[in-house]
Amino acid sequence: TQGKTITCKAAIAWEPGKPLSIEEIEVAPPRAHEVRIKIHYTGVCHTDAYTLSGKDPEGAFPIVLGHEGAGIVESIGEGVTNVKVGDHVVALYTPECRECKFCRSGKTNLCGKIRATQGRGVMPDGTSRFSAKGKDLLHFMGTSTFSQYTVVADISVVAITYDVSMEKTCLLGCGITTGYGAAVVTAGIEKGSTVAVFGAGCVGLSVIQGAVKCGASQIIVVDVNAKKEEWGKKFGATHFVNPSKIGDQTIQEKLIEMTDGGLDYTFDCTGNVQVMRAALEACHKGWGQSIVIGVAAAGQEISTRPFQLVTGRVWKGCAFGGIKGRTQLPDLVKDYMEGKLKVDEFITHREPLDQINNAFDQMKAGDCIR
Ligand code: NAD
Ligand code: AHE
Ligand code: ZN
Repeated sequence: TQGKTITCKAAIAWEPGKPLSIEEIEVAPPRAHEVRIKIHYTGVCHTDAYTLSGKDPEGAFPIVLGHEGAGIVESIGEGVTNVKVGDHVVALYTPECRECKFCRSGKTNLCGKIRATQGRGVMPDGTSRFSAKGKDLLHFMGTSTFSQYTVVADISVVAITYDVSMEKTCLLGCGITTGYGAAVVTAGIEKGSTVAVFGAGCVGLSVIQGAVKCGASQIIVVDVNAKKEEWGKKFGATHFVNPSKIGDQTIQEKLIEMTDGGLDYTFDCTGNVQVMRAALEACHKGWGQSIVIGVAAAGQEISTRPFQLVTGRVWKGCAFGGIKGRTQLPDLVKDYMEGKLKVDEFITHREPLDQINNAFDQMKAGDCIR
């Protein structure tokens, strides 16, 4: 099929705030340094719902959403050397070119090579590979996994062993890697540390998993959903606090009281800017670090008294957990195969592509992890 346009089904977001529409689309062949992938499985992440809602300042329509996908390479464009036809792959919304200032810095997993075109919803040459009803559709996060076939830049894909079901590896394309990496790479939690995780969805539960691996002594889950106590403990949390059940105390006061002065590390996995503030202020004076993972809507801002930073608390954040996809994702798959990384446990719901709107409803209802 190399060189030919493929007609297949995709979930199209024609406009913000409307359900996705399952339709036939045309997927053009990959150009130089591009890869066309047959998507076998995709996760649905809150960031997809966030962009669909219209609250993403970069959100533009019509678009094919989805950024947590795994599949098989169907064809490659000229000059592609890192994957071949038939490879099992995971799409990477945080690419890794290994050449740009960011990639060479040794300080970040962010890659600058194609970020501008990715943010505008087009391929690196400024055009789209998707069309429907004669109209071009935009790409999302350089991945667009809510389609039976997608085209991505070669730096936005990593080959994975054939030995693991793509139903599992797709989840390493965002949620699990994001939380786990935030704990292990971005925070670099030391043995014996105290940790609080705000929001126990796929991302927060993955932070817990990372904190356990690092040998944290106390892992407190903070969630407004009482059912998340059991979920948190299943992943190794030691305590649970429901912030709506603590009377007159603020959540930061409660946590400071529980930990003799505050936490070594806190993580926002909610996207709520008030929660981000509480997470920072729950940190221990002199050294506590708070890592922002949640994505907040356009116009939202974070604030705190600068005194919080003057007195040694550190506020930082990360995308994709600080993990370099092409270099580090195969190791996470290996960890999974050796029983050192939980993945199966996150899968609570399954839907075929044409029921994808149900998946969005389930995600919002609160009983769904992935
Ligand atoms: P989720 O909805 O499954 O989990 C969020 C959890 O937060 C839920 O359990 C919810 O009950 C809880 N919560 C909501 N409001 C709260 C509050 N005020 N206090 C305490 N808990 C509260 O979401 P998820 O898929 O785990 O994603 C979490 C966030 O991370 C989202 O904002 C998502 O967009 C973002 N995200 C960021 C990255 C990144 O690379 N930075 C990657 C993936 C997801
Ligand atoms: N487009 C939004 C920001 C969205 C955002 O921060 N996305 C994360 C990944 S969320 C995955 O579920 C990300 O990768 N950020 C780094 C980057 O370069 O986009 C906005 O506010 O404009
Ligand atoms: Zn995501």
